[in-house]
This record gives sequence, C-alpha cells and structure tokens, in this order.
Amino acid sequence: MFQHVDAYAGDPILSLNEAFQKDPRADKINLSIGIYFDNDGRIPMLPSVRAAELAVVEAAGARPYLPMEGAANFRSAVQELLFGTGHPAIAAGRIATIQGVGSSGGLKVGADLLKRYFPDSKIYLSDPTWDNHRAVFEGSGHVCETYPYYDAATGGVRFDDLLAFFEQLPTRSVVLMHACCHNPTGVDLTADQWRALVPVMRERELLPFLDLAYQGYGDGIEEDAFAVRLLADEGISFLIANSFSKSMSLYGERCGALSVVCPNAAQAALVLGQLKFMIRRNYSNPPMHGGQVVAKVLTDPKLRGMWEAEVKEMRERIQAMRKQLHGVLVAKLPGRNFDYFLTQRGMFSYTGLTESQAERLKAEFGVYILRSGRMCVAGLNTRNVEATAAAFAAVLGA
Ligand code: PLP
Ligand code: TYF
Repeated sequence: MFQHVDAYAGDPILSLNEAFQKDPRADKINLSIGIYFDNDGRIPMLPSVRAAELAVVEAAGARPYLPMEGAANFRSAVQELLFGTGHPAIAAGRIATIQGVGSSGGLKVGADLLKRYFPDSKIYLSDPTWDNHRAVFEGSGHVCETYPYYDAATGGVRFDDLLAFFEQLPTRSVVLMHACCHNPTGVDLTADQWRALVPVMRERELLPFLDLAYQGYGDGIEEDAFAVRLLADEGISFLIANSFSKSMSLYGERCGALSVVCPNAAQAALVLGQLKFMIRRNYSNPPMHGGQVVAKVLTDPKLRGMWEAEVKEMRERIQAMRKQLHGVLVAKLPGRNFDYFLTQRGMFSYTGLTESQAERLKAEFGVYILRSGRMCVAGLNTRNVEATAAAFAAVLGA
C-alpha cells in the first residue's frame, strides 16, 4: 500500500543532533542544535518556570478544550510582553493574537492565512535563514525567494543591498525578518537600520512577518522587542511569531504565539476569525498546560522578576563564552580577526568555517557544528570551551 512513499531525508539539524547522541566519544561537544545548555551541559529547568508549573498543577481543575485561539490570559500576556504594557495598539484592539503550537505553529498558521488572503504575494527570506522557514512557507503553497542579508566578507549585513532590494519589491510582498538574534548568522540589523526600513515598508506596502524566537538572548527582553514596537508605533501592518522555547527553556511544551497587527479593530476581528478557521481545520485548538505556565510566569510579579533575572543569566553566560572562545583563538592564531564572535548576538555564531572544516571538527575532535559553519555558542561551557577553541584553531590554522 505505501511502497510509493518517498524516504524522508531527515532534517539536517535534528539528524546531526542525533548523530551526536550516538557518538561514543566521552569528550564530544554539541554545538549543533539551537538549545540553551547551562554550564553543566544540561537544559535548565528555570526556577521561575518550575514555581509557575507547581502553581498551575495545584490550581488545575477540569481540562476542557481551549478555544481555537488559545487561552485568553496567555494571549493577553503575550501582547503585553511583545508590545509593552498599555501599548496603544493593544488598547485599540488592533492586534489579533493566537496561542500557537510553538512559534513554528505560529509561522504555519500565519503562512496559511497569507496563502489564502495574499495568494499572489511571494515570501522573501533573508539569505541565509533558518532552513525551516522555507519548508514551512513552501509547505503552505508559497513561493519563497531570498533578499540580501549576510555579508561574508565583512561579517555584517549587506544593508545597502537589502534596502535597494526592498525598494524594488512588488507591493504586498511578504518579508520574513528575524526580530533579534538572527539564526543562523547572529548578525542583526541596528536600530537605525530598522528605522530606515520603515518608509520603504510603508511606500512599497510590504508586509513584514517577524520571527522572534530568541527574545532576551540579544540585549534583553524589552530591548529585543525593539523592531516589534517600532513597526507597531509606526502603524505598519505586520505579523509576528514569537516563541517561549528558548526564553523559558520550554522546548517540549511547544509554547508560542502568532500576532497580526492590523490597521484597526475591525480588521483585527476579521483576521482573528480566519486564524481560528485555519486552526480549527488543522489541529483544532492548542494544548493547555505549557501556555498556562507561561502566562503565570509573565503575569505573577514575583515570578516575572525571577524569570527576567534568569534570562539575564543565560544571556550573560553566552556572552562570557563568546569572550573566552575569542580570547583563546586570538592567542592561538595571532593576526587573525575573530571579533565576530564578540559582535554576533544570541545563541549562534556564523564561524566562517567551510563544510570540510566543519566535517573535520566532527571527525577528528568530536566538535559538532552545522555544515553551514553555524555554531550554537550556548553549547559551550567552562569545561569544553578551551577544547573547542583548540579544535577550531587546528582546523583553521592548517
Ligand atoms: N524561528 C527560528 C528562527 C528558530 O530558530 C526556531 C527554533 O529554533 C523557531 C522559529 C521555532 O521555535 P519553536 O517552534 O520551538 O517555538
Ligand atoms: O537549531 C535550530 O536551528 C532549530 C532547532 O521543533 C529546532 O532547528 C529543533 C526542533 C524544533 C524547532 C527548532
């Protein structure tokens, strides 16, 4: 019956992570998957999240279905987190927010909405981007193309090219943009660059779709929402998928959301209705538990304070690892510039290592980074950072 089903090649990142798990070497180092590990190499259970979870379990009663759009307390807590408490767009009721199944689910629901109501719009992705962006949007029937982004020569953004590219896009083109901590490069737009894009977005009637998967890992929880708030303040209509996988270390609970910022409340109501329809015929409604834990952390003042301190600690640990890696590499290979490890933000660094160098890192040293040269800096710790730097120096120096 199923002999005609094609074999699945697997997801490159998840397959590499599986290969790491099977690697028998005791000193192997996993810098592949985008997960935050603590200094002991463990995925943390944040004390704020733990306390919220206990409170949620204690208070739990019957388990009815959630509404299609998710729990009201979660949705409003997400809006305040993204846009800031009391933002006029919230007060005006012009944001339609649904609880997703992770932010991947938010991207998918957004992709379905756009396919139905913007059938002629192409989706423009940064070059490069997270591979799954293309997969999700193509999966919803979209045509995806790329816009200029990373400059391998300078390690920065090709901003002039990006701006010129946006200026010639057909109206109503969808531009998918990382709100902070770009995956895979770690290279973000500056505040001034975001500001410079606003008039182009307005004049060309572009439809930005922001992806905020690493809130708090760049400069801070509030700071990392800069682009979201700028577009909302400027009256741009846009979509944003956001995630709690990394910021609350809740990967397996699949907590995230999709918000669509509309010109007015009437349009937001129409959009919310169609989002519900997309959800109803897909998975019907989201799961309850994780979203309630997130809502508790966000709305309980004591837990909120704890969480903000915990996110700060994770962010600062990554920054400390960046400095240490940089220091050892500069000492081992003087004359070469490794400043990109310091300037790139969030969990990832684009190392510039070639595919064959990445392969050598894995085969000879048990250090796993992606073939693209992307490393997850959050996999470094005080015990493996020296060995990682030595392995990098060996493959780069040869
Ligand atoms: N978007 C980006 C850029 C990501 O890197 C990730 C996860 O790694 C996601 C979205 C999806 O996260 P989740 O579905 O766990 O919320
Ligand atoms: O490392 C990355 O870029 C991601 C990680 O459901 C990931 O691909 C893994 C599983 C998942 C979402 C993201």
